[in-house]
Amino acid sequence: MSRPSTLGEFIIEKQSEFQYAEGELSRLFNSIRLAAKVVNHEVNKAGLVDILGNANTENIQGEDQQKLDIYANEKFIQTLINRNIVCGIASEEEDDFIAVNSQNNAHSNKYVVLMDPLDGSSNIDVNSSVGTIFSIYRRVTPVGGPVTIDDFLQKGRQQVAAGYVIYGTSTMIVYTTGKGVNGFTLNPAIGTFYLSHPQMKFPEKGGIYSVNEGNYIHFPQGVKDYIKYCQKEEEDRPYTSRYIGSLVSDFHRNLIKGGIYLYPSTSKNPKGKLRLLYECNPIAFLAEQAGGKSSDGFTDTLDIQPTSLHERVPFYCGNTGMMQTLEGFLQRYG
Ligand code: AHM
Ligand code: MG
Repeated sequence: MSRPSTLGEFIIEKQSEFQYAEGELSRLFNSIRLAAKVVNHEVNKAGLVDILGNANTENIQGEDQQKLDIYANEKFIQTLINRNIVCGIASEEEDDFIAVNSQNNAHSNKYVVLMDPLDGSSNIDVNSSVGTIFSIYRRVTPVGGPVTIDDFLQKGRQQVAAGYVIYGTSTMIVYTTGKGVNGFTLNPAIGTFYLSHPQMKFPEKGGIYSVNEGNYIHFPQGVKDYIKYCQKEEEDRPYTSRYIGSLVSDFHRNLIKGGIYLYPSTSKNPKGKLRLLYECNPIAFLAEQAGGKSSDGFTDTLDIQPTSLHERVPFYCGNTGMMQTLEGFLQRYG
């Protein structure tokens, strides 16, 4: 058996397939790979050192930040800035986007990165999986000039690449550049990611639904009806219910086993909870590349025009067949 390729080798091998093969995107992936390893090390130590708990600050959405959120945010931003490969960065943990300093000629860089440095961080306290989500675009403003909000408010369809790091029983990087989805597993002993999941695809049929059912009473009628449909004794149903409360982990499981993830609008939060730009869009791109589908119930997530950096949207994502059934239920009520 030949030796599996490493993420580093894979990045170099694929560079020529890419339209703008100047190595910039490859360097960007290498930085994400490096930051992921550093964050992974810290996440793994979380139970050992006194790093758990609240850092006593709130982010722009008024949510408590955990210390590891801040750590991951700093590590990813530092790595991207130090290596001078992007012109701008937006993060769940930063109120505004960061225009990377032009001192070191960074404005000649073409890419912006949007990320959620540590998603599902409430899981850290209970030793469950968390993830980093990232999304990469080519800037729309001219290279050489300052980066602006327009570089970040692009439709998900314009993404050049997207992916996540899952810090689970194993740590993996799963990403796409629009030519399928590939997953790499970290061998922690030597700090190398190996291609373990080439060309990932949702199975033909899914049998898992993932939703915070505690909010059932507040869901739109179409979602309530769909949940009842999932629970009905008929054909291949009832489906199995699985919900970790960590988007990356729930999506990763559903991608491998076949399933649907739902974070609906609720009567309290009509736009749902998840952020379009750095949570939904990257996952939507991966889903589509893996033969799945995602939407807000009506419009494909990747076709939604963003209007602000931290905006939220209802988010449904998974096996195409399951998504079509769900959308049928939602659209009955308009
Ligand atoms: P976070 O960005 O504050 O971590 O929130 C996002 C997370 C998702 O990973 C997860 O799917 C969802 O919030 C869970 O929310 P809830 O606890 O309301 O079910
Ligand atoms: Mg998040």
